[in-house]
Amino acid sequence: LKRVADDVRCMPEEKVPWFPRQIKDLDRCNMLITKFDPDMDHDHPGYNDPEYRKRRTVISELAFRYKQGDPLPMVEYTAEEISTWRQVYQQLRSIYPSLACKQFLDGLQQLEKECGYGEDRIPQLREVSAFLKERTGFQLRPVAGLLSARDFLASLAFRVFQCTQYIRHSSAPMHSPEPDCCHELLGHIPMLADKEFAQFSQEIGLASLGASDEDIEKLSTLYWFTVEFGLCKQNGAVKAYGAGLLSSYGELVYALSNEPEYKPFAPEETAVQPYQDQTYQPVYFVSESFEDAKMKLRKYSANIKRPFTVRYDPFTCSVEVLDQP
Ligand code: TIH
Ligand code: FE2
Repeated sequence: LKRVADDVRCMPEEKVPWFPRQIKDLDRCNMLITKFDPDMDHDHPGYNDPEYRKRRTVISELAFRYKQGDPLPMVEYTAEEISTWRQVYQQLRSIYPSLACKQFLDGLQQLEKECGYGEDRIPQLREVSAFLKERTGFQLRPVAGLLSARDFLASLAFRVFQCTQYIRHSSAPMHSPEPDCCHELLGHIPMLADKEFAQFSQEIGLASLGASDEDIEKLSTLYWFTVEFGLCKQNGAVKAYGAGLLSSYGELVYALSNEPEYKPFAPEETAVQPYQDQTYQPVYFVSESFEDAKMKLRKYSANIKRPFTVRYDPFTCSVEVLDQP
């Protein structure tokens, strides 16, 4: 018995890039981008530190071996790693109340109360994943480094968030060009505990499934200027909700100073804005609210040309593919 949805009959098969249909298929969504890898990038703060690079290899192995459904690997962090975490935590914590959006502050407060967040230890992905699963249905999966946009976005469709588990180099706690556990745990996790934001994230993921390379590029740029570097208005003030800001003391302060340029969030324009991935952004997009960002994104996604529609079935954790009526 084969459902129509499984072979998407009405379209030339070869035109649609492969995409995951079941949560288990995320085991195949593991294409890494090595441009900020400490073994490859001469400018990486850990490039000349063989101990750091060895440590990164050990932690990467945990992610390479991981299969969907396995218990998340635990890492015993060293005193030096915890000290980097402490520094990042303390400095960011002190500026969050005035610069972070309300949803972030609420999420962080819950994590501090119920999930062992604090400056003295680095939370384990396993406990954080269990926490999120209860709040918004999001779960975590370990990843060895920066993923390709297509694979990263596809996992969001299943409410799976791919998380790095290593920490940034101790010489550069205030900004990292690549994701690390400070970025995931402090930047992303508090936001993913918010229902509306979780929905927003999954919708970007669903829009990406089977999309053309060109549309993936636009969606990942939208993701970049919202989920990673987004600002929003709250009670007449501009606040940060992007994870790349909320995990970088340097950029958080910069983004909310009067130096950078602000533009109103408008998907058609935002999707083609060139972005900066080595250092701070020259421009940030400001949403009226999450609700507004979500509605605008929904409208944008509806215009992406795909010869089928997708629907997520939470009972089976799978994506149904339906012929376009
Ligand atoms: N720049 C962020 C930080 O220092 O925490 C990390 C990243 C955000 C987006 C890509 S990498
Ligand atoms: Fe990120």
